[in-house]
Amino acid sequence: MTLRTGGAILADALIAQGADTVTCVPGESFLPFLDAAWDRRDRLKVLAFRHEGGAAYAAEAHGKLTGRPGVCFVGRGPGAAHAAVGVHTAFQDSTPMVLLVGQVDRPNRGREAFQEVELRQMFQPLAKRVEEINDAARLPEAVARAFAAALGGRPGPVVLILPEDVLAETTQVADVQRLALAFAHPGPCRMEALAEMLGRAQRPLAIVGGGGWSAEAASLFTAFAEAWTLPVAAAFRRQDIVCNDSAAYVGELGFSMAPSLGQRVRDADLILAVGTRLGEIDTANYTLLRSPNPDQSLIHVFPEAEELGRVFRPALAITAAMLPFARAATRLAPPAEKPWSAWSAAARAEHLENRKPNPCPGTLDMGLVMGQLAERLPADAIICTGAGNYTGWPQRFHRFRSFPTQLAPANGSMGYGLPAALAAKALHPEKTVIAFAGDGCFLMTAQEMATAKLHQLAPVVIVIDNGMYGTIRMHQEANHPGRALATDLANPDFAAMARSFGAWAETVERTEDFAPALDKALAAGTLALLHLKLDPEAITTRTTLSAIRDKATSKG
Ligand SMILES: Cc1ncc(C[n+]2csc(CCOP(=O)(O)OP(=O)(O)O)c2C)c(N)n1
Ligand SMILES: [Mg+2]
Repeated sequence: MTLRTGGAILADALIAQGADTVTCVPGESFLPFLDAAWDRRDRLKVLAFRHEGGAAYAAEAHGKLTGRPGVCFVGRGPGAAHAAVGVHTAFQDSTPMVLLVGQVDRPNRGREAFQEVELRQMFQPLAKRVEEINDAARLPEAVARAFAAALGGRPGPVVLILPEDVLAETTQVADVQRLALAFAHPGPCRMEALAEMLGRAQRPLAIVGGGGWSAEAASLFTAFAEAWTLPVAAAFRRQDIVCNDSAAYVGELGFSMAPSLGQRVRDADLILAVGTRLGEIDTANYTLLRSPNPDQSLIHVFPEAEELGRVFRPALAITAAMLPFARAATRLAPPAEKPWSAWSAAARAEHLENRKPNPCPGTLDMGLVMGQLAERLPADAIICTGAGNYTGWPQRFHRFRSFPTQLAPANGSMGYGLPAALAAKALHPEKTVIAFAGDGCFLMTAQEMATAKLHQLAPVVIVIDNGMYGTIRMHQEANHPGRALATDLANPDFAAMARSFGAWAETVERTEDFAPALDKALAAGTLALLHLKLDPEAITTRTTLSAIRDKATSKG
């Protein structure tokens, strides 16, 4: 055993747990770590961002893409405060993540030293686990524990707090090898009960969502659904679990849900919920399924027993991770007669109907734009979004065909798209990566265009500019018609701004100009940005701002 600094022990511990990338904004509190990473730069890539929010989002997206914890390092109070949004996202999205936070040195703890915050308290409700490490010799153990906690049961974020002098001190300690995690397997009796309940159903519907999926689990579950002719809806922003071309796929729940699908959920006599918590957005504020006693018979499959029965009382609860559950499900023999076949076919037909765009006001028709995009994107293109009404366009019209291809914050956090796209490009430079952003959303993390330039990452950003915080404006017109406040935006020239960061960029105002511009963007070889000017009337994929205002006015 050699004498190593805490920083070197930490870097080796991360490598031992399988990490190969750390996103960060550097802080003076973790210089010994950066110095150790310099020696290990062939095995541990350190990507500097321009804001800790961007760095944390990127680590979260890395977790979504790989199923392994994305690692982000930030310094003390200010860095931690900025990074908190990424931790919240990982928590609500059930994404494995490890946030490392520098802390003031041990002799000064408790004095409110420079940038000192009681980080354990600050992150307690945001993370699955928070641990402060006060001895360099405990680092390998703590990092192994953090990875196990981030991945185990319902995945999520873990925060490790690292006093500066712990990273500077030297000691001898052995590394801890990567742990083979034990995941919950479904019991045979529960699987038999599932088959029996499904066999008795008239109008069954599966809902898939949550974290902990893999490409294998996703395709096995799809095979099970197809064998049983079971219609499957995706939870909010979990549209890539079941291939959208599968006859089993019937659309997504959440803000861009087709009204017909909401009705199907209400009309179902059996809901098989797999991996999803059935959150507020998935259930349209707990109306599609009522809490605590849903009208439908509920089979709830979740990787952690604590969630089962917490909000909805299931008729059958199954504690299982996604892969063991999907494997077990494919072993169930489907009945010869499926009385629900017509119900499933009707749900699929409604979904296909919903994919047809309505006419869109203005010179740029986003429905047609999405069609042109579809013709040009390979099946493994990764689609990133933040939050805002503009996400309705990809959510309703993009066909997700493989897992994982959707990087989208189920916690509805703005600014996620570009940092997520950078994480995707860092992992898969050969893949097409598109980041959609609203004009509001984009400027929350637009400075990460400099990160794209620095690390030569080349996603295509599509900014959908309607000159407003459209989502909030929509709610204002629906609730307080004609009294818009704080929702107008003064925007920069987005294309000029992007060019100043070294990007290729163009503004598109007419439908017919989109396809040629996209072709140039896809061929740019650098970060590319398409600035789409959308008529503010085109407030959702289904209705106009005036229609919402008029309806509210006539009611009031
Ligand atoms: C970090 C964060 N801040 C505020 C909000 C509330 N919010 C939700 S959507 C939205 C407006 C989004 O504006 P834009 O990106 O322009 O999209 P649009 O709705 O206009 O399509 C706001 C402010 C949020 N979800 N996340
Ligand atoms: Mg907007």
